[in-house]
Order: sequence, then structure tokens, then C-alpha cells
Amino acid sequence: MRTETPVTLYLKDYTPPAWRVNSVDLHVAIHDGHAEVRARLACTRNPAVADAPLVLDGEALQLLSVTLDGAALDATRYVVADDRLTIAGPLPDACVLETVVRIDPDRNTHLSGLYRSRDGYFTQCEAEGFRRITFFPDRPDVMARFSCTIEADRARFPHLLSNGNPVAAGVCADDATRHWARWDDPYAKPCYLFALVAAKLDVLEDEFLTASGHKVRLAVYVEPGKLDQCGHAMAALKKAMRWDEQRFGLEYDLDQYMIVAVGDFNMGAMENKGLNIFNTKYVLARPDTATDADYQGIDRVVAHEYFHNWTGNRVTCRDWFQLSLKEGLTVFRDQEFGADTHSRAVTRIQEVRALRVGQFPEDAGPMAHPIRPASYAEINNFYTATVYNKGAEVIRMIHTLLGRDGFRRGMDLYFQRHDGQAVTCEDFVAAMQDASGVDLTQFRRWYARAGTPRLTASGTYDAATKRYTLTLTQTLAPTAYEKRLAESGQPVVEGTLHIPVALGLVLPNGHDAPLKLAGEAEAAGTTRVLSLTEPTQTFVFEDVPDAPVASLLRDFSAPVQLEFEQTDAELAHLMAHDSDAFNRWEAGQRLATRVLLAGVNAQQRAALPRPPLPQAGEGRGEGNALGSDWIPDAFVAACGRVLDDGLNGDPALAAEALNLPAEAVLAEAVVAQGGTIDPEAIHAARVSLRRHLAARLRDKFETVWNALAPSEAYAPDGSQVGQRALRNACLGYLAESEADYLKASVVPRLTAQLAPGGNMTDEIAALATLANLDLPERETALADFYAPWRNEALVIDKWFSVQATSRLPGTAAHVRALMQHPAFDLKNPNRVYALIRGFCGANPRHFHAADGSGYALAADVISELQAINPQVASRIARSFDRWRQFDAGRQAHARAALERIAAIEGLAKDVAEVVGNALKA
Ligand code: B3K
Ligand code: ZN
Repeated sequence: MRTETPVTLYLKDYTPPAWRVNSVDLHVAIHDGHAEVRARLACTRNPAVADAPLVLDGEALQLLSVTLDGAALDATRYVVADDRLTIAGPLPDACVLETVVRIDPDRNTHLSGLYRSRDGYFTQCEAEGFRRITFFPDRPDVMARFSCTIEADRARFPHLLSNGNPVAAGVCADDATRHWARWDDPYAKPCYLFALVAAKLDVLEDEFLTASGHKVRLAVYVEPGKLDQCGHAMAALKKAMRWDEQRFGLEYDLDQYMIVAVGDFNMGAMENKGLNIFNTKYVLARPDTATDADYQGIDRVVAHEYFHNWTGNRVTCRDWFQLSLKEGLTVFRDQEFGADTHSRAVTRIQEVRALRVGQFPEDAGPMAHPIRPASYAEINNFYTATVYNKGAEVIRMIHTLLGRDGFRRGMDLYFQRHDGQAVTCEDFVAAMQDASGVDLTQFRRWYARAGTPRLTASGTYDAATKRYTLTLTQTLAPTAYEKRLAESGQPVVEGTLHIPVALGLVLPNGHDAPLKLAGEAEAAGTTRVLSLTEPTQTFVFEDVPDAPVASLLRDFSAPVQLEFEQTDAELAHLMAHDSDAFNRWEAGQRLATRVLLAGVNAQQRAALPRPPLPQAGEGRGEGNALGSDWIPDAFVAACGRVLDDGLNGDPALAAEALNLPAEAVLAEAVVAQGGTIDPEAIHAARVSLRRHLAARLRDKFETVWNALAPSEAYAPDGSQVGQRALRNACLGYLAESEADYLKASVVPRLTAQLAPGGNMTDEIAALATLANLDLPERETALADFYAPWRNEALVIDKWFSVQATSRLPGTAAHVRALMQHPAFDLKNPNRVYALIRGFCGANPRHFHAADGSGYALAADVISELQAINPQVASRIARSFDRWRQFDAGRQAHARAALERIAAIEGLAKDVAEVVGNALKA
């Protein structure tokens, strides 16, 4: 086996391509056991780069022939080495190169390039998969016109699809069992947007009339028999198409838009021009198979891939360092779509929660990088929360600074300037600046600096002058990224950031004060966006009638960690009165975090024994080892008010407010205070707080649960979704009750919710709750759930997940046992994500078990998986990111696990980069 040594690539080394490919004509013949790919490339020399050889990328290809301008090329004229085909010697400035290669899609377990899945053949080319199909300059700044002929068995693969428009099709002249279809894409595109499908599928068709009157055929292709599960995806597509016309004036540009769902797929979906390929998870949904969250995920991912048609495809990236140019912007667009079509506040809360769980720890860990990294070894490792989610936050800050109209003018200018080009993040920011007149020079540092900035605030009110003085300070400590840069002699970007801080001042009467900055003639608005551009700045507000409570970072106006001393009473005031719904929620989270950290300290100070193993039949997964004297009554009362508000106001917001900060977020809060993560103490504190609330607020939980009983047939619409979320949150709390009540009153409800005929949202909420309970009903429920759903892969994924994330002791061993279950398959990414990532990523207490059992499990899986599917293995390896934040014993186990992986001969470079960084940081 070849050892893949990670080679680091640098942004500074970018050079334009020496050769361009104007057009590529592909002929892909799929046979049993292999495929043959003929590629005819019309190439022209870039006059700016004289004498360079023609170099094409190629990986796992067997070269059968090469011709240049119609003549077979002498073997002395080309070299195939190091995943490249190099044509040397004198070449004309324009030439046609034709290659024939043989590939093996049936054995392509990487799921990159052309591969086999259940119902046929599918492709995934981003980032560097096209080189696994044919020899090509596989870089996004080479944009070519593609045509593609696909040939395959007629009966087994009736649908032959590629990008663009179908131009011809027929039965093969020499073999009537085979057929072919030819596609032509009129838009030049980078090869990462190429796609083909040859499969047996069912199709749902529809039409969309664009604003300018162009009729588009819409098609969703799914595995045979699943047509009743694609209506929601189709509706989402039409909604997204209309929204992009209305909000950004962007119309679709081809005669057809196709979505193909496939069960074996490394990520969520892929925006190939005119032929999106989707993970089934983001297409298939029926009330009895998909949860509210699944429906929402479908809305968002369908919209995201559709939006890429402009932000990514029409204007693409010059190189992969610019990935956030398309991803950050497209995530921002899908977030805005979500906000405009669902609840803006709930959408924002969920985004920020995801940022805190996924991106802040990344910024603090060994893989830290800015949204535009200056170097990488394996680009697939940089499809990260930072590039995507922090990237979207950076776009959102531009939106905040420019305002909605200014941002729209910037987008218009961006397309006017760059349609059909491969560009950089600078080009985007320049368009925004030029269209709005807002100076974004300093703002651009957000693209180059890693880490989560700390924003420290302090405020004072002077009753005599009626002035409120706010001082803001920003700091940004170096991360592992700067260390890596320095080691490789790269310049480190320094300097303060331009941080938009949206603020309001909430008066004792609950109203917002009109905001008048010193020097201004009159007040303007009650929410203002302050530009923090210095290390420290002071802002003075005049005519503030009474001592206010400052509401900072409204709508989370910047991705920073806020440090602002506010009393419990001040936070409670914001929870009750802040006009900014996000900050009402945020105040609750800050209060909850404070309480929970006190719980963690109480546990550690008292050096209490760890929660004992469950008593047989006690029901709950563990004893309540922690008292409750650290839980203030005011917090319980605030949660009670949240429940009242949920009943009378917005249940979705109430459900969000009752969702205590995740264990991973609490772990980061411990680290921010200079502590060592104690996953047992964090878990115990969180569970204890839930139990305390369950006991103290039982009547309210019961009242809300009863009041929200469904009265109409299931629909994944906003109001029902909010009601189900709150009702299931209440039931989840009630399930924290003591054994008698639990068994007599809660378990029967959980079991009833699992009865056939219900919806998957309620079912999975009940199953996940039962999976935490050590009761006979748990096993019965799991078995009863499995049997009828055994052929519905996405539902079985949920069955694996709820077990992987269980609180119960012995979960690591149980996960190992589940890996032997006939339905588990290491080759299927969804299954691996459900069971293994569920355990490693969403069950911190068991993954970080003191005995190292969680780490050993992960190392075993990664070792085996890295040879099968390096991208998926690498994602699992990221579970180790925070290993140095734990105690010495856990660190020793983690190091051993990481070193065991690093020592694998021929370790895939994806995993080598992640594990290498983890060990050296
Ligand atoms: N652009 C793809 C991601 C491709 C990931 C390659 N490892 C999906 C998306 O962001 O829309
Ligand atoms: Zn994307």
C-alpha cells in the first residue's frame, strides 16, 4: 500500500492555469465490473504562461490510450506518475487531447468520482473527484463547456442523466440490451460541478415558470417505490426558486432542474449544474418516516443547493482556498430563506446553537482555521463549520453593516462583474464595498484570522446626567492555526477586527430606550449597530431616562464570545422584556450556563462520588448524586414563566428556551474559565437541573403537555412544529421524574406515542427518551420500532442514533455490539454518522469515558474506515479535537488512540492531517 504523506498547499503559491480547456466531450460506457471513459479535451495554452507542459490530474485511472490532434501519442511524449498525466515536448497553442481510461466504480468505496450505489451509478466530484473519472486539470478556475454521452444496460439503468439539456438518446446499434443518452451543458463550468447518473429510479415531475416567463421542468428522482416521499422536496424547490427571484432577482437558467437522491453519499447534497445529487436524508420525507427537523433540513438543503446555481456555479471559486466564497454566502442565503419562510427568531437561535456546538470548539482546537485558510493538506478536511457557518456569519455581518438594500446592490454588482468567472473572496468584498460605499478594508481581516474573538463589555449609568456609558474591548488570542502558520514560515495576520455590535437599552419598565449617541441631534431607533474597530472603544448614550439593562449583540450580530457582567436579575429582565427575541433566549442561556457551571463546581468541590449505577428497576439511568442547593429559585421561576409564555405565545421559542445549553457548550464554558473539562460533572449537573425543574414545575409541564394535544392531522408547518417541540420538551422533562411517577404516568405516554399511526417527530422523541431509561419498556420499544421499519434506511438510522446517544451506562459496549448488527454497514456514511458520530460527537459523557473505552472504539472504527472511505473516517477523527482540555488520565487514553491511528501504514491523508494536527497542537 502506498503511504499518502500529506503535502501542504499554500494560498500564496496560486498561479493561473497554464492550459485552459474550452470544451470537454465525455463518453462514459458503464459495464459490469468496470467503466470506460473517453474524454476529448479542446485545450488552449494560456499565453501568459509560455512553454508549460500540459498536465492533467488523474487518480485510480487505468490509461488505455492517448491521442493528440487525432494521432496516437508516442509513449515517450507522456508520463503518468504521482496522480498526473504530463504531456511534454513541443505543443501547439491549441490542441485536442483524447484519452481513454478504465475505472472501477463497483469498488469505489470512497464515494468520490463515479461509484455504485444500490440502484445504479452516481458521481461526486467536489472537491477533487473528477480526476477519479478521467484525466483533467482538476481545479475550479478551469471552466469548460461539457457534453457527455452515457451508455449502459437498458433494463437495469433506464435513467441516464448528466448536466444541462438532453440532446439525443437511443438504443446502442451493436447491442440492443444497452442504450445511450447525450447531454449538453451550455454553461462553462469547473469539473467539480460535473455529474452523471445511470440508475433505476422513480421520478416526480413538475414545472416552474420563472419571473421572466421561462418554463422549467423540475424532476426529483428517487429509489423505486419512494415517490410518496418526495413531495416535500419538490415543494421546497419551488419555494426556493421563487424566493431567490424575489429577494435577489436571480432566476434559473436551464430548461431542467433535476434532483437525484442516493442512499450512499458522503455529505448532504451536491449542487452539480442542473443535476443535483442528494443524500436521501435531504429528499425523502413522509409524516410517519421523517421528523419536523428532517422536513426543515430538506427545505434548507434543497434551497442551499438551488442557491448555489448563482453563488457557486455561475460565479465560482478561483481555487479551493476560496471555498467560503460560495459556501459562506450560500449558507447565509439558505439561512435567510429559512428566516423568511419560518420563524426568523427560531431560525437564528438554531443557527447560533449550531455555531456554538460545532464552530466555536473548532476555532479553539487543533484544526482551527480562518474562513479562508492560507494552507491545507486535504481540501476535504476544510468543508467545516468554520468555512460554512462562520463563513455565513461573516456574510451576515456585511449584511448588517450595509443594510438590506446595500447588500442587495453589492450582490447585483458581484454578478454584473463576475458572472461566468472563477473569483476570490476579495472580489466579493470589493463588490460589496463598491456598491455601498461602506469601507470594508478592515473588515477583510475576518477572512484571514482564526479563532473566536472575545468581546468584553462594561456599562455604567449616571443618573445625574442621564448618560449610559458602554465600553467595548476586543481580544483575539492566537490559535493552533497561527502556530501552524509560524512553523511553516507563513506571515500571521494581526490587527483588530471590525465588529458590528447591535445593541439596545432596556429600561426598567421593559421598553427600549430611544438611542442617541453623544453629539447626535436626536435619537434614532432603539436598536443601533455600533462599529467596534479599535481594541477598546467607549460609546456614550444620552437622555437615557432610567438605569437600563444593556442588550448586546442583538440577533447575534457577530460571532464572538461576549463577556459582560450582568446580574441574575438583569438577565431575568432581558428574558422577560428584551424586544429582540434572540436576546431573550440568549439571556436565558446565559443564566442557565451560570447555574450549570455552579452545579459543575458544586460537584467537583464536594468531590462527590460519581453517579452510581442504576438500581435495578429504578428506571432512570443513574442516581441523582447531586443535591440542588446550587439551583436558584429565580431560575426555576423564570423557566415557569417560559412555560406560561409558551402556552400563551410562541411555543417554538419556549421550546428553545427550555433546551438547556448542550454538554459540549458547557465544556467550552469551562475551558473559557481556564478549567479542565469534567464530562461526568457536566453531565451530572445538566441532568440534575433537568430533574429539579421536572420536580418543581411538574404541574406546568403537565398543563402545557395537555393543552398542546394535537387537534389536526400532521403537517410540518410552523405552528404545529412549535407545538410539538414544546409538548415533547415537556414530556422529556416529565421523564426526569422520580421512579413512581415515571412508571405510572410518563412511560405509558411514551409508549402510546410510539404506537403505529403516529408521526415520526413524536415517535422519535418518545424513543430517544425511553432510550435513556433503564426499564423493560426500553427494550420492547426498540425492538418494536425496528421490525416494521427495517427496510426504511433513514428510519433505521434514527434507531441507531437514539441508542448511540443514550445516557445509560454501558453505551460504548452497546455501540460495539450494534456494529455487529446485520443492518450496520461501515460502507454507508449515513449509518456511520448515525451510530459512530452519534456516539463520538453527541454523547460526550460516554465518548470521553475515563477508562478510555470511547476513544478506543473511535480509534478502531477510524482505523478500519480510513481505508474504505477516508472522508468519512476523517470526520469521525475530528471527535478528538478537544482531547487536551481533559484531565491527564483521559489525555493519556486519547493520545494512545491518536498515536495508534497515526501509526497505520498507508494512512489516508485526510485522516493523517486531522490526527497529525491533533497530536502536534
Ligand atoms: N458543495 C457540496 C459539498 C461538497 C463536499 C466535498 N467534500 C455541498 C454544499 O455545500 O452544497
Ligand atoms: Zn454549499
